[in-house]
Amino acid sequence: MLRSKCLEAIYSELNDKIVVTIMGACAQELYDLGHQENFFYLQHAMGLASSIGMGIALHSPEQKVVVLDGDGSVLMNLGTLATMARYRPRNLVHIIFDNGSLLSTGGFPTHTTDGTTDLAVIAQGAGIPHVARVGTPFDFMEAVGDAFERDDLSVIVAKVEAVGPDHFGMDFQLPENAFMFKRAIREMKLGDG
Ligand SMILES: Cc1ncc(C[n+]2csc(CCOP(=O)(O)OP(=O)(O)O)c2C)c(N)n1
Repeated sequence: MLRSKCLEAIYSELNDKIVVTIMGACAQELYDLGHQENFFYLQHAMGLASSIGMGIALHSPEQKVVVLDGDGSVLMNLGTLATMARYRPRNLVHIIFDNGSLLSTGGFPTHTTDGTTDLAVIAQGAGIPHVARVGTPFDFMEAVGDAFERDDLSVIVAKVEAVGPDHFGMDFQLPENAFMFKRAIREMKLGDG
């Protein structure tokens, strides 16, 4: 399964949601589908996409927040799963694309590469109420559909190939993205209320 295809499949569902991605390949693949002001591509702070997503989710309980993460990033901040479970933002969906690789920085192996570490089991052990591990596009779409539908915290570990884009580049830098994103959240809140 390819992450780019997974993103393509859910892209039309993201218009009305707040989306935070990790940096690098995942961010580029989402950006290439078409930037929206409700997308934030976290740079530099590897591992913290879910922490930022959780903060936004707790602050904006009426909005669905989607975090697009990677195995290497989650492994740098494993405590995030326990923190998410404890505060349990019911509007947060955390999708971990597990390609067993630090793909964006050269493809070095991670602890999940040969199956040593199982992030879905860790998420369950951390107390996440709904955890799915998927490896086919059909199962991915079903798990995402359920997670978007339910009013509870969900983690989806999607096993994908270690394949990324053949180019990198966006039309703006992090500060501009951050200001646009903040305004988009405010406008979504106003539109809601
Ligand atoms: C603290 C920190 N260490 C290292 C990096 C460099 N870095 C940026 S992306 C990345 C790999 C991310 O791996 P993963 O989350 O598995 O996503 P993938 O690139 O495989 O899509 C690394 C090591 C960083 N940005 N911050």
